[in-house]
Amino acid sequence: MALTVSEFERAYKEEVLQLFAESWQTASLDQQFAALASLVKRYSASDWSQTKQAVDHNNEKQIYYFSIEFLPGRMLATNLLNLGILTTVERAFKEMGLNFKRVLGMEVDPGLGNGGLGRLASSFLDAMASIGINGNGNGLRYQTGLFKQDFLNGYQVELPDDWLRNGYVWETRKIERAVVVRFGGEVNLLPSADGRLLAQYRHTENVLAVPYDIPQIGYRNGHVNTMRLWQAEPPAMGQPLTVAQREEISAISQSLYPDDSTEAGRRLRLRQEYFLVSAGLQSIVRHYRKTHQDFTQFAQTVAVHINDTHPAMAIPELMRLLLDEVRLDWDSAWAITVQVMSYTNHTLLQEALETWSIDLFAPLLPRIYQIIQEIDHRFRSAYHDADPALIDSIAPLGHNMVRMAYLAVWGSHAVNGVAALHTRLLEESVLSGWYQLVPERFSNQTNGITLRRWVQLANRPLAKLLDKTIGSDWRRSPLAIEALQPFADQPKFLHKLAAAKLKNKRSLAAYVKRTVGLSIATDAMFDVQIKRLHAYKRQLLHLLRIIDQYQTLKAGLAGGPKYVHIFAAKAAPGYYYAKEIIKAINATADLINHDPEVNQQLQVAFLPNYSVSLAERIIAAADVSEQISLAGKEASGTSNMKLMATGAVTLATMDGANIEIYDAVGAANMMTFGLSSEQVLQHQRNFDYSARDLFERDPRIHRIVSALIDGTIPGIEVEGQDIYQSLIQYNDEYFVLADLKAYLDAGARLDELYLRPEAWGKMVVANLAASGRFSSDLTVAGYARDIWHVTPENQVNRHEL
Ligand code: GPQ
Repeated sequence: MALTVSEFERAYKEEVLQLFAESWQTASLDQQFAALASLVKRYSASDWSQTKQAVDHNNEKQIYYFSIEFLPGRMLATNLLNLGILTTVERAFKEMGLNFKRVLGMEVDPGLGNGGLGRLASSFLDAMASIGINGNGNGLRYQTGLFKQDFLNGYQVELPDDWLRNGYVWETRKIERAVVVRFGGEVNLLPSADGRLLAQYRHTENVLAVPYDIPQIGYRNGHVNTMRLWQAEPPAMGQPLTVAQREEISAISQSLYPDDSTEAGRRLRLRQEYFLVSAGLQSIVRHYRKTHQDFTQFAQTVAVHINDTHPAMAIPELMRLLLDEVRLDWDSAWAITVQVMSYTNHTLLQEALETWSIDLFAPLLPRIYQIIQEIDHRFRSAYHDADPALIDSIAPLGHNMVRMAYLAVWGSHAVNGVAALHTRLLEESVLSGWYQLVPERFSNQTNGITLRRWVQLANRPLAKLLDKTIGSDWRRSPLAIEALQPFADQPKFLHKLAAAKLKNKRSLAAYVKRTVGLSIATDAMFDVQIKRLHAYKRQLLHLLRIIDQYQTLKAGLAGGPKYVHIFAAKAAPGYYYAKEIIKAINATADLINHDPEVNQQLQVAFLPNYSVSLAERIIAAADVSEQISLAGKEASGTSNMKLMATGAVTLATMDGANIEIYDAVGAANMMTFGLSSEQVLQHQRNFDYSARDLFERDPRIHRIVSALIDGTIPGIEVEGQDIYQSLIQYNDEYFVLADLKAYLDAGARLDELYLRPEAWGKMVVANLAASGRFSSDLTVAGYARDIWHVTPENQVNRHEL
């Protein structure tokens, strides 16, 4: 949009006055933020309304991205950037003598997600708007997010994440669009006048689903989509409810991932999942009916994407609506459903494939269960001449369970994995039966990231340097950054690149000092591992390398570059082993950071409360990106992409999207090591891996691992023992020791390169130049082409920019 500095200043001052009856000079930082955000929301309002109108008017296809998690991060800077007024507003704030950065810092991170899955969902919403696809998010408005992490004596402490306490400026409550979602009760199928059965419900628990809409502003294209979040409330009318009944209802949108170790917790999760899909689909169907007489156009105008299995009940729920409310026959309803639905799988971990016991499921969702039974029955009859053992092993119902992934594949026209290796392994193992049956449904769509957020906003020094060096095309066309490659040989440019990195390191160092009181050396190599804490991601392997470095220094054998190891990671509250690793890392950090014999050379910082905002601070400052999961376990990873795209060199196993980064940058520009997924599988099949043998035969490994139990690291008597036993006694399920030697060698090779700034700079440039292909704009364009069958309008302007 067109806006001058003085126009903005005037509008802003007026906004502060109107909202708070305060002058702009006396407004608090919170008020400054609220006024600016509210103004931005207003600036996007007419584009938002016009985008919605155009969709209806032109009967355009809409994508609905159903996800139990979203991780949008702060939105103000993104919205300003995407509206094209970021620099104008910055200038105005400067003129007014206000601190723009601090105002941005007042925004809370919405507590709507927990990891890569949720961040990917948000990055796709940003991308859909930015390439001009009508794509909406459908999620839950959790009152409290995962948890706020703090450390007490090195242990993770979980504090409530009360992110909505002061309201959320970007949302609008749409009570007039509320729908009712029904649970429990009885369903009777009664003959009706049209000769078909009519589902009659009795004694159901009715829950009001109230939508809150949030604008998703596209990058300088006038396109504004909607992220819709549902809140569960007691219905205003009907039977009076007891306090306990009302609480049961609000619990549905109370918190993300309630503890599922109890039956009550599992039941609540199931209620959340159904609430999400039923509310979303009811509103989609209702909206469609406003402009259409019959359902012949439905699959041409609606696509529903199932982000992992949590929303897989969208399939039986759409069937229910089409059968019971629209009154289509089964075959027509099924044909429409399959055309509408598509499903992304995000994991190969068996334990993460969702199943629900029928004993829990059927009484809570009687009609949905009936429909799933019919789906299962018809699936089995459709393949009555196929191998019965195969059909039995992949049917939606089996072993007294509803198997969500199988239901999702059967009810969708398209299924995809999130990196090339992941998709191949899905086809060969987890979903191999399905791949035999319906291979044409499978495709790979490698994940992507929002480069606008990670480079343009979170790495301003680099962004500026890119503009000066290759012009600003890269801001709109991600692949344009390839033009940087020739600069790999220009020492002057490499110098500037290193200066930009140093600036980012200084900012991060100031933050570390402020938050955890540690002064980190900014002339050190920043070696970063940031992701959820999970055994398969192997933060433990990284810890063992740190112990090795410590022991080397203590033995007086210095030599390598200075190191600052940076971790950030939350462990799931019930994941005991992951919490022990956190404690072990913190205890090691404590030992090293306080030992004057080593702390000039080596430091370790574990930053609490990993979040999108914290990631923005860390990533820009990283030199090394640790992507060291056991091969075959990480579906894709996305921090690997963010880190390489802002100038870190990757130290990695051949897992997930690391392989595609390797293909993009070439062997010379990335350090890989360790077992391949095939080798891991071989060992697992042959039972020929012995961690104890390695431990006993290799003196270096013996020395490193012994540090866990011999008192070297104070304060981890219990944790050290447990971790030691997981490695030696229980034979190291994640092959940490199997990969340790290769990892140490790879690290040493990286050290040598880091000590040669020009060699290092060359690698950084190669990574930057290759990063464009990991833009989620391109990923989403792939989904649009292969799965949703829509054509991005791509920077078609509704307005003159
Ligand atoms: N992922 Cl199944 C999550 O963050 N949460 C989940 O529940 C599941 C997957 C991640 C996955 O581990 C990463 O490898 C992916 O990069 C990410 O999803 C996005 O696809």
